[in-house]
Amino acid sequence: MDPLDILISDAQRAFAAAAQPAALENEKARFLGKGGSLALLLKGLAQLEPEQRRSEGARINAAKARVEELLHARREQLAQSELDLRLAAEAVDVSLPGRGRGVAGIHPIMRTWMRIEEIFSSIGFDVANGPEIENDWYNFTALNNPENHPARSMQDTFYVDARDSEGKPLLLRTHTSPMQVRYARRTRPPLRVIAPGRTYRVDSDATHSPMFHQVEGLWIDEYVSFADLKGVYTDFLRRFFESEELQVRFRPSYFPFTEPSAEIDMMFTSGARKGRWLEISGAGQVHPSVVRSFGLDPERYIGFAFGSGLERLTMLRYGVSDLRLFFEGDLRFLEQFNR
Ligand code: 2NL
Repeated sequence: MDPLDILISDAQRAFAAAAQPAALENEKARFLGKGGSLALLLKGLAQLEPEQRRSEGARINAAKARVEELLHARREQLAQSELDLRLAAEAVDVSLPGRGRGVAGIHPIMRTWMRIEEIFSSIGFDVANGPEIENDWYNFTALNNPENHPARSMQDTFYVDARDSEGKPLLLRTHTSPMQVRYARRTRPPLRVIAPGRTYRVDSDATHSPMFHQVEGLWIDEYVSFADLKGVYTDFLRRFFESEELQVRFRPSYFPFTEPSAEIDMMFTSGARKGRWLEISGAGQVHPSVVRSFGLDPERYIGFAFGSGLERLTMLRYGVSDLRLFFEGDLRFLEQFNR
């Protein structure tokens, strides 16, 4: 066999065996490089007679052209298979179902909040809104808290490192009462308002969260009695728990902003939870000094107020045993309220 044909088929085999572009370039050097086999053959022409040199030179150059052709073909092939691999790796399966977008749900505390607004709106109460950062006058002084009451201390209340435009200390409201004070000072009686919202106290354990929710209610007019309070609150509880089989009682208590003050207890009179009194709210007749902070004459105006925790109401309604579940954001818990 002609040595040039052998060289060509050697090159073809070597190029085919090179699986990577770098390996192929090494093989190229062996055949087409400066010290490669074709270069050596061309150098050898010098020894030949001119006649022979011409014809032999033409044959070597034809072989060289063939080897180059084989090299280019193999380069193309390698580039193509590299591209094929990449396309396969980066392929997007457009037929796969999408990951979907989770459907948002309503937090159980917010469900309670919304239900309470609905119930009280239906009997003519307004819903008040106001700031979560308050000054100490609206949060404490207007509500008849003495200057050195422990509730005002750094141990019990989150203070903000700033004062308001009048130089009063700022704090995270410890109840939603300040919203009712704001409402009362800009509304003419009769006042019927609830104030649901987030409140803050320095307190954190199994039954207390530093942020919690409260709804307060206020009814002020020329004649409003404890009987009205009991009627309104009992009606609220029966609608909230969707049960007429529910009793309410008042126990004497103390709050600085009401006099007299009461704890409100409720008891289911049927069903699995019947027969046990449950503390559900604080309440009382609005203290005359608080009526005065409303800008009203306590000799003329009187009324009641109550304050209930939304966490407590929600736990009782849904049978939730641990307050912390509301604040952990665990979907296994939250999803149960959105099915
Ligand atoms: C509690 C006690 C209570 C009030 C809140 C109130 C608001 C105004 C005036 C007078 Cl503007 N009182 N709110 C009254 C009695 C009790 O809450 O421990 N709640 C969980």
